[in-house]
Amino acid sequence: MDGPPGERILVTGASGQIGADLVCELRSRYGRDNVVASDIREPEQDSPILDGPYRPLSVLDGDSMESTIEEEGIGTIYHLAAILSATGESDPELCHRVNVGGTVCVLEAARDFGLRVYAPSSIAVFGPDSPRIAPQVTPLNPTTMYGKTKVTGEILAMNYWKQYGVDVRGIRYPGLVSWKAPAGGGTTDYAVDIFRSAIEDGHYECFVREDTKLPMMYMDDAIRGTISLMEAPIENLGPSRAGYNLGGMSFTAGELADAISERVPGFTCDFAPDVRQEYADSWPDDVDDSTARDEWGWEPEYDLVKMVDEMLEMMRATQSS
Ligand code: NAD
Ligand code: AKB
Repeated sequence: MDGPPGERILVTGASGQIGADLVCELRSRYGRDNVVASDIREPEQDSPILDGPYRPLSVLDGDSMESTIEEEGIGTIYHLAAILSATGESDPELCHRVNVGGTVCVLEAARDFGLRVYAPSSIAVFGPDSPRIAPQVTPLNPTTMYGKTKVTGEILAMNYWKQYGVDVRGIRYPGLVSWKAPAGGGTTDYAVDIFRSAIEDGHYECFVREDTKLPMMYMDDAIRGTISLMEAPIENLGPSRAGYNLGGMSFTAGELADAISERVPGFTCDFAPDVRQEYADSWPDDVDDSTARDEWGWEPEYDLVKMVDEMLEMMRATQSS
């Protein structure tokens, strides 16, 4: 093999929640023209990912994936394309096809072209039998289709690493909270939606119970963690390389609503659990991230107070601009 066709970066599923932040950060670090955003879905007209190269691309289309890699001179793929938990439970077949099929397509291309890959996992790999503070290594028995596809993604990544030497890395992201793009059909979306509703309507109807506690993370920490992992020396990474637990913060939906009402006068929140409660109940309250801390120096910077202050400030600023 002659080595990868180039050193540029391809981001799949870039029109989504993480893509909006990750593409901007990768471009500011490695150069605007060196990061090619892609998605099956046309980005919004004001999407920050259109401030540089963009190609429509389905991760299920192996031929287009190959031609994109060759024509764009790609050396690394950040593979974000996926169907998240709530959408995935309403269409499990689509969830399996995109999450498992898309990951195989990316890993096959990586194997053929000698690419590096970032393929995120999720706290959804854990099931109801997991300890409430999920250890790095524990039986993974998720009850959602989404969680099962994420376990399969970690297994596939380890197989491609061990059998073919493909340098694949991943993080089990907690629920991510951000303001640049809306959340995309997950269970933890309430922790994003609540901010917009608070500012626009002064009220939010939350689809999980007040005492629902989940691991969460502000997007800035997630992006910093992602790039730190991708820049970590390969010899530092052990057998958790395809799915590191990463802690940020952990709070109940009620605690989040209280923190917002302390800062948004008159804000009220009702709790009306729907089917997503079941998915949330199957996930842990928190994660033990000591392996990521030990192997590549992970440390979060945001707690609940710092995140709520910044979310409100950024959402108000984008609203008035
Ligand atoms: P998102 O739903 O916001 O974005 C996913 C994108 O994938 C969408 O823009 C969608 O159009 C695209 N997509 C769907 N099918 C596709 C296909 N066939 N080809 C190309 N693109 C396709 O999701 P996100 O929040 O940005 O998540 C990105 C990754 O991070 C996913 O693997 C997800 O499981 C993982 N993750 C996210 C969170 C979170 O809270 N956001 C938490 C844990 C893990
Ligand atoms: C979801 O809720 O589906 C995602 C996740 C935790 O993977 N945000």
